[in-house]
Amino acid sequence: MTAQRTLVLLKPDAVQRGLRGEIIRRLETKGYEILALAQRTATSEELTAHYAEHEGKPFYPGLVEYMGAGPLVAIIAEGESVIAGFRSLAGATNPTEAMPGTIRGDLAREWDLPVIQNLVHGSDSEESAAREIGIWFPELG
Ligand code: DAT
Ligand code: MG
Repeated sequence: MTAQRTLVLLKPDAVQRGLRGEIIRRLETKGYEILALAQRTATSEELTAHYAEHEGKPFYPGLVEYMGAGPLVAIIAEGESVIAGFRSLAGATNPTEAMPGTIRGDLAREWDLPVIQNLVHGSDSEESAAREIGIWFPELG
């Protein structure tokens, strides 16, 4: 095994609720290293590229609107098996189903909205990680 890199996003609901520190604490105390970190409001080009796999799904317009509604924090994290490891820390996509102990299970809940707001994104494969790092950190991709 070799060290991997993953692209993490602290979504606008995480920033708005003041949960950056709590989420980054979990990432760092797990032992992953933060290689890059930037807060900004995403452009529609970044979001269209990032969520290309979901285009056409019923929740897609709400997803792009939510992700562009305020600043987010993009992070490159590095460590052994960090891609699967961060997704374990994040928990299941739906916060109601996410296990207690996970970021989404402990800190997120469902709201009556067309899109699930679940605080964080983590790349789901090495290919996705390379692609997503190129979107959010083109100077490092
Ligand atoms: P994940 O973020 O766990 O990788 P995903 O890539 O399938 O999940 O979906 C991207 C985001 O879109 C997800 O974090 C929340 C939202 N979403 C996914 N499925 C949804 C659904 N059925 N209804 C509403 N929002 C959804
Ligand atoms: Mg995904």
